[in-house]
Amino acid sequence: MRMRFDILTLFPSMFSSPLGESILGRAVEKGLIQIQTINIRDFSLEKHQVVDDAPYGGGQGMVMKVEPIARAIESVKSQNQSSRTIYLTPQGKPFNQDLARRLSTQTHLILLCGRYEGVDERVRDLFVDEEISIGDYVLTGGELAAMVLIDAVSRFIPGVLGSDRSAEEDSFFNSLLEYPQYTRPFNFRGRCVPEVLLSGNHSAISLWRRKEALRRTWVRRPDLLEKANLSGEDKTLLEEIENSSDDGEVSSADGGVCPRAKSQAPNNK
Ligand code: 4FV
Repeated sequence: MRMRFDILTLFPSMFSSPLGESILGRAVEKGLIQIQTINIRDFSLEKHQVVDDAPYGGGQGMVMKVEPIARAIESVKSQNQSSRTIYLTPQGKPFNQDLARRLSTQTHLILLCGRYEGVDERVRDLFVDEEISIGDYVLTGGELAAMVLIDAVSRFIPGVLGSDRSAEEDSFFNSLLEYPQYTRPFNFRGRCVPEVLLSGNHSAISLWRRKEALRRTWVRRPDLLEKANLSGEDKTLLEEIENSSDDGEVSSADGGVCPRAKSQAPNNK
């Protein structure tokens, strides 16, 4: 087993189906990753298993109490010292592909899912190693954020994406957006697949894909271009893109509307 996720939550059942399907479900079956949910309420010693209380100093909403969380984390850490405790919160560092790759080098992650206005500050002081945010918006709970993290991190575990694939090929790998993808039919409602993709000329195909990845990144996420390690050829392609009148997404020269003559796939591919 390569990676264990222990999830501290008040709603363990939220995790059954999202993490039971498809790639992640198979990764659990193959024993590549292990996912355990721990109900924080089971660690409340108070009557009615209370886990939240009113904020000192007044104000709206409730705060998650420190004791049940402390007992829950200590029960998990007692089984495995080399764990890293992550609190999912809007106040955390932005989650991205680089952070996912770094976390995938760990063997045991404890994910703390907040609810209400969040956790008592002493949870952070005493137990949290890292705070991570999946985005600048407020969720009703940290559970969905924990699922996003588990999905993105697990993709780096060898064997999770299947033998031939590795997360290293993904977009954002070198922080460019993905190139456009096509599959059959060749002509859909008058929109044809760019010819180059049916040419069998692999260097022309990878050049086209590189150029379209650069174009899409230039149009949609120019901020990513700054930190992308661009080759000399990339810079030439980018000049062509910037100087080409056509700021369409896919260069109309190649894709888009089928030239009348070519409505059928060449040699019925
Ligand atoms: C969140 C985020 C998030 C805040 C209040 C849970 C909620 C509630 N977590 N990235 N954005 N958490 O909105 O990670 O306790």
